[in-house]
Formats: sequence, structure tokens, C-alpha cells
Amino acid sequence: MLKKVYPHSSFWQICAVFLGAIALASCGNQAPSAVVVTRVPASTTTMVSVQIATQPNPVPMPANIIPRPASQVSTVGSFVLSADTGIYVEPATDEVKAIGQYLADRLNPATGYALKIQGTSAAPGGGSISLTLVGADPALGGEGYQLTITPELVTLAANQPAGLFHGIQTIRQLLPPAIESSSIQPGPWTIGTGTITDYPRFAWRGAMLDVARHFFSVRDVTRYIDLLAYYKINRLHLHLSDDQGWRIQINSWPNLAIYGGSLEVGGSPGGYYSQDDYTYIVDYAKSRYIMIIPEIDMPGHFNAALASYPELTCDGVAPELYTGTRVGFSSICVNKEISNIFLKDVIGELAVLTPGPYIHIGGDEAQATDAADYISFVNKVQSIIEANGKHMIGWEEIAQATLLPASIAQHWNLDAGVAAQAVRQGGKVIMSPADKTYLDMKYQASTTLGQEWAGYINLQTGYSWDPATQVGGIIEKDILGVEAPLWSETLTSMADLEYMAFPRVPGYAEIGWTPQALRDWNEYRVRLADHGPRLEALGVNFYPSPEVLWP
Ligand code: TNX
Repeated sequence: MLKKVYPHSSFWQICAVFLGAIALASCGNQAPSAVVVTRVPASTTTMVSVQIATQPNPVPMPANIIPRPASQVSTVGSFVLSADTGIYVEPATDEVKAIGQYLADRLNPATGYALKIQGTSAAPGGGSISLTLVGADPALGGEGYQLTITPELVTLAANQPAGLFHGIQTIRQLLPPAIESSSIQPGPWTIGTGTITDYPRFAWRGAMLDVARHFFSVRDVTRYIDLLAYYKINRLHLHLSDDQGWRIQINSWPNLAIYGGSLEVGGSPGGYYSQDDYTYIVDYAKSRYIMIIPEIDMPGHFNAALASYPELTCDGVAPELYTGTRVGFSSICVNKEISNIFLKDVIGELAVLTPGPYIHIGGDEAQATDAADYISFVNKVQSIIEANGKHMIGWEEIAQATLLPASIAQHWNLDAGVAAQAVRQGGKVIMSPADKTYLDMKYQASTTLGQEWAGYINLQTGYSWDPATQVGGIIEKDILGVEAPLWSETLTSMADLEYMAFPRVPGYAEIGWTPQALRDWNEYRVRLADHGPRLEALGVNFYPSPEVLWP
């Protein structure tokens, strides 16, 4: 029996130590028979204690989960998923049954099984998976979960359905990568035993998709939602309007979508979401525990609307539709009465369509709007949004206005001064620093897609920063969370989106979820390697960065 304590070690680093020290064959097929990894989230030191006994062919729980759990303890043994595995849900409400069905739908294609959902008040029999809202530690909050895996039973407990949903992503990741395949794979479908106790650092773990510069179909958006959910991301911000296109049907102003949405960057046909399409996306996202935040970018980034309704311009003359990529040249005419009517109509319709509490008004790069007009405009929009029962979010420039405490500023600009002004007004901030989180920035000089104005963002640059120390005057308690925007000036297809988003998105998911003290680039990149085959099985066109030793 050997017992040692290694601070800041990963399971695989421990493997390396064992290989050198006691010449075990390998960690893959003949690992130590008892590996206990204990992580204490509140402390700055990760304590890892390791015990070895002699037992043949142990199967440790893999240390591959992204985002890294707050605490993971591996024991020896495995649970084997079989055709007889039942998925038990408690309570058997429609919502919890739907989560059970979601799990079955993820497991059935690759296994070839037809796993069934069963409601039960009795204890589930051996070999089953139990999803329960009973018995979880209330301290785990609404999104946390406890996962206990023994050779007989997988027990996932949470306080709220969202916690069960997130825990299911962990179960998926604990299974072999081939589980994500859409066709039958050989298996066996083993899960190493142990327990995971997990909860997020931030409430806001977001992604943004620009469907205005290039339009993306409902199918593309729902696929993106599915991929985000795999990493426990819980917000999708849709950038629904910009100079190049208006992408959401507004019944009281129909030309916005019909004419304003007709083109996209480069001059090819654009498109828009009907209100039914939008509702479908909102509901789909909800089934993945992701909130949709709609953005109508104003008062700048407004050319598509001006081209559709010349009365919104100050001179009454409609500009041409715009298919280039410049910014900062358009503005709604702030002081016209028709503009007020427009704002009330558009925000009113969006508020009815959107169950979430937020409407994003853009507010960035309003160089074509007079400075005083800009401030009165933001104040006015804020009160219209509040009158519709929602709260305002805007890019950080909105912090120049008089913000209500419920309004949120989104930091993006490299010149970081403005977001802290929102904090000084008692508001909260979402962190999207362009030089760390912009998914449209090239990975490196040779990346053909994307832009480079905020610098190159390789995986390490995207991962190795702490939201709480990024901007002076903005600390942990001021931060709602993190969001990674994907601007689409240069991106025309789902394959393009995937290439820029993956594998950076898992890193932002981890920044939002995992305690800072447990985040370390050199440990993360080892975990990320395991996700190469997973993303491949999911059919994701990811960038195989040389920073990772892919298997
Ligand atoms: C800046 S970030 C913008 C967008 C562009 C993006 C391209 C922000 C609030 N505005 O209009 O699409 O850069 O990287």
C-alpha cells in the first residue's frame, strides 16, 4: 500500500508518476486499483490522495469531464450499461420524464438499445440509472448535481431539473467517446465508479451567435444548442439584427424581415425567423436548459431597418441594403416620434415571444449617433423594456446611460473603461473580452476564417484568464458570468461556425463553471484531448489545434 499526496495533479499526471515509480503496465488497462481524487473547491490547493492495492484490471472513472467538476472521487469498478438498463425518474413529472427520454435518446443510437423511461417510487433495481429530484444537497443550488456510480447503479440527484440535465452531460462524457455516434458501435459501455459533486461558479455561461451578418437556419441553431448543452452552457444570445440583415419577423413592421432580411454579407440571399421559428428555437433551447436572449442592435448597426422603413431615418431617405462589413455608420433617428412607436412595437412583440427575463438592445459602436442622443435613447429603451416586464442588457457602451440595477452591461471592448461604470451604478456585468472570448478571432495567422482585430486567440489564450481579475473595478461579485460571441462576417456555413467555436467553446464553458482554483491550462489540455473523438463522433468540424495531443 502506497499513499501520497500530490498538489495540483491530474489523474493522468498521477498515472505518469506511477509509471515511473512502480512500473505499472499502463493507466489505460492496468491502473492502480484504488485511485481517490479529492478536490476541495473552496481552497486554492487541490489535494489529491492516491492509494494503491493489488486488484486486476480496475477501471477508473476517467478524469476527462469538461467543465471540470467541483469535486470528483474515483473508486475502482465499473457500471456496465446494457440493453436491460432502466432509466428511472423521480418524480415522474412530464419535465423529469422528458429529461430521462433525452438521456435515452443520447444513449440508444450508439448502443442499439431501446432504453425505456420508468417512473418509480420504489428503489430502482440493479443495473439501472436513477434520475431523482429527491435527496440532493440543497447547497448544490438549482444547477448542481450529485452523481454516484457503483457497479450496480448510476444515481443522479439534483434539486432542480436543470441539475439533472447537466448531470446527464457528465454521464455522457464518462462513457466511451463512441457513445456519441449516430450509428451502432461495439461497446462495451462501461462507466468507472465514483462520485461527482458539482455546481457552477457563475449563473451565466453563455454563447452568442450572429445570425445577422450571415443567416443561419433553425436547424443550424438547434444543432449549436445541442453542442453548447454538452458543455453545460445555459444561455444563447441571438444577435438578430445588424446593418446587413433583420432576422426576426415583427408583425407590426413586416418589412423589417421581408426586405431588411433579404440579403446578407456578400450579397447572397439572407433569411429570417418567422415568429413560429423563433418560438421553436426558444422551446428547443428550453428543453436543453438554455435561455434565449434576443438582441436587436440599436441605435447603431441599424441599416437593415432604415432600408426597410425610411421614416426611421432623420432625412426620410431609405439607404440601400448593405452587404459589406463596415461598422459604425448607421443610426435610428432618435428624436422622432415614429422611432418611439417603433421601439414600443418591436420590444412589445419580442417580449411576448421571449419567456426569459432579458432583452438585449446592442448599443455598441454607435458612432453615427450624437453622444447626448445615445444616452437619452438608452434610457428610453430601458424604460420600455421594463414596462414590458423584462430587463435590459446591452454591450458595455450602455453604461454611459443611467442604468437600473437590474440592467446588465456586456464587457467586450479592449479599452475596458466603460463596463466598470455599470458596476458603479449597482449593475452586473457579463464578461466577453474580445481578445479572450471572440470566437470569430483567428486561432493563428494561418487560420483562413475569421478576423484578427482583437488578436489571435489560440486555445490557451482563450482558456487562461480569470473573469474576476480581467478588468479593474469588476470583481467576482459583480460578474454574472461569461459569454463567447461568434460574429459571422466571415462565416457562411455551419461547418464554418463549428470550426471557429470548437474546441474553444469547452474552454469558455469551463471558465464559467469550474472553480478558478481547479483550472490549469496544462491539466485542461490533457482533458480536452479526450474530447477530440467525442466531437468527431458528434460530427463536429473542429479545429485540431496543435496545442493538444489528440489521440
Ligand atoms: C465588434 S463586439 C462588434 C461587432 C463585430 C465584431 C467582429 C461588438 C459589440 N461589436 O459588430 O461583428 O466586432 O469581431
